[in-house]
Amino acid sequence: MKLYQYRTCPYSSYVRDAFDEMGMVPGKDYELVEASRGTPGREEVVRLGGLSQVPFLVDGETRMYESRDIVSYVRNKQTS
Ligand SMILES: N[C@@H](CCC(=O)N[C@@H](CS)C(=O)NCC(=O)O)C(=O)O
Repeated sequence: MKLYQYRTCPYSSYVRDAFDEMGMVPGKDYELVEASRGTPGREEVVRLGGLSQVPFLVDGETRMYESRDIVSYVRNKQTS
């Protein structure tokens, strides 16, 4: 699972904090990808999802924008 994000984006912080609260460790349970504007990570976001927006989650075939949707998706996945 990859989370495309950047540090100063509040929506990205919201997702990272929620992942922390779920006990998920970056580099172990998911990969954090730097995706501020002009980075290769942002190019990948646009290529994979069609929009230049973060946070963006990729989990296998699942691709998702929207911080709340991302947190709900991962919460459901953890409890199922
Ligand atoms: N409703 C979205 C808002 C996401 C959003 O506005 N992200 C900003 C960065 S914090 C963004 O991608 N802006 C366009 C850009 O950085 O190029 C969410 O909750 O994830």
